[in-house]
Amino acid sequence: MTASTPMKLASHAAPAPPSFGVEAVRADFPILDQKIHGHPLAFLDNAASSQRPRAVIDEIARFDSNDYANIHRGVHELSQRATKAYEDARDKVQRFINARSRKEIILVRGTTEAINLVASSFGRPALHLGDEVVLTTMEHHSNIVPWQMVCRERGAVLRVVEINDRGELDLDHLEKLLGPRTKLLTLVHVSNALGTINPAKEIVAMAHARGIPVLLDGAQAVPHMRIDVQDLDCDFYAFSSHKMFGPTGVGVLYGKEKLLDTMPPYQGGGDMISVVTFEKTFYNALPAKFEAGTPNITGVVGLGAAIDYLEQLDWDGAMAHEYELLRYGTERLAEIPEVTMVGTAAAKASVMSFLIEGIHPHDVGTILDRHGVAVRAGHHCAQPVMQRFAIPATTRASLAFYNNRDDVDALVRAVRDTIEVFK
Ligand code: 7TS
Repeated sequence: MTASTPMKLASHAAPAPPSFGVEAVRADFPILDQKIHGHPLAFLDNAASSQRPRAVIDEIARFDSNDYANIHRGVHELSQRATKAYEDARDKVQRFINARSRKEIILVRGTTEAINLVASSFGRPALHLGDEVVLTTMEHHSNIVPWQMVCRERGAVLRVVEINDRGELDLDHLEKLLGPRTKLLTLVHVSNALGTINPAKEIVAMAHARGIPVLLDGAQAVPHMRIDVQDLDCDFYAFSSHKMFGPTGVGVLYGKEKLLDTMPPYQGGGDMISVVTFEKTFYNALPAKFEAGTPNITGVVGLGAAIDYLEQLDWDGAMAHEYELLRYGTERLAEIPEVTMVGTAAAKASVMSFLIEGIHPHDVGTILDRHGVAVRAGHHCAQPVMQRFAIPATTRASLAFYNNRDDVDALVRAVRDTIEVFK
């Protein structure tokens, strides 16, 4: 599957090829092998943070035990080793998303910081009184609030693309909103609350036909499909390490070099300069211009290890397996009359968001936990989605490739038990 061919949630989908050995893959993730409240753990909260394979855990320990030092400034051996490991990780990210140049890979704290960087360094200079930023109803708060802040400051306005009852974007509405005042279109690639896969490549083309740049929030896409930023042709792409089997506190902003070159730095400090005097400072070249201060060195090395892990995996097999599990889980849940799915788009990844008639999602989450089933209950930092469906919250189970049928069966059993408890 590529960025341009998202998987479709249809019942005739091919079953997982026997070549993908989920049990062997599960053995790579030590945390999965435990009991919670006397039940085998069914970890279905991957959209919040996925778990890390032993290869990542071990590489972090090895790096910290052998090579750790501050980067880019020391002449001594450890600093050179650490700098190499850090910059090697940047190269791995570049290859992983097929960016044209390593200068286009800005290492940040996460998706949130990546989007704030674009809002600050691209949005603030570009936006003037009456200008518009177009985004969608299904954005995570981190792709709403930074735009609200910069729009308020610059006298610009947000325009919001509607979604239909299945949780799919209204592309006609999107097209109507793209006008001469639009300075940026920013949207989620895969929705964290609904699981919808947006047709990102087509949308980027639609915006580019009008000369409008596009930021994609890829936080929930990167763990579930191959991302090729050149194929997508997006101008910016943001994602987080901790949702793609790496450590927290690290993320990536991809930006086209020609745009990043024209943007002012996001923060001032060490590493982002070439010469500083009290009269004038000369900024460093890309990517250092956007990486002020000592970064999360070990975290970046861990992200590199996560990419190494993903690259040795049978990715197509893993994605077919995960997709098949999503289809299976969706069908099993749909058999329960009290359950309503929220988000039934034709193209979906990972997420099963649902309501149980008469039971608050927080109570559902608590009872599921007593069965060893880890899910998330709440608005998932996407309150406009909840407003659109006129609901306060959902219970959300979200899959990764290491989940198996036992996990989904445990979820379905626990949902049925929850309904019994409340009868
Ligand atoms: N964008 C999307 C689509 C997300 O799902 C999230 C986090 C973010 C941005 C922010 O990422 P961060 O790494 O900077 O925090 N989503 C979730 C979630 O669904 N449950 O917990 C965090």
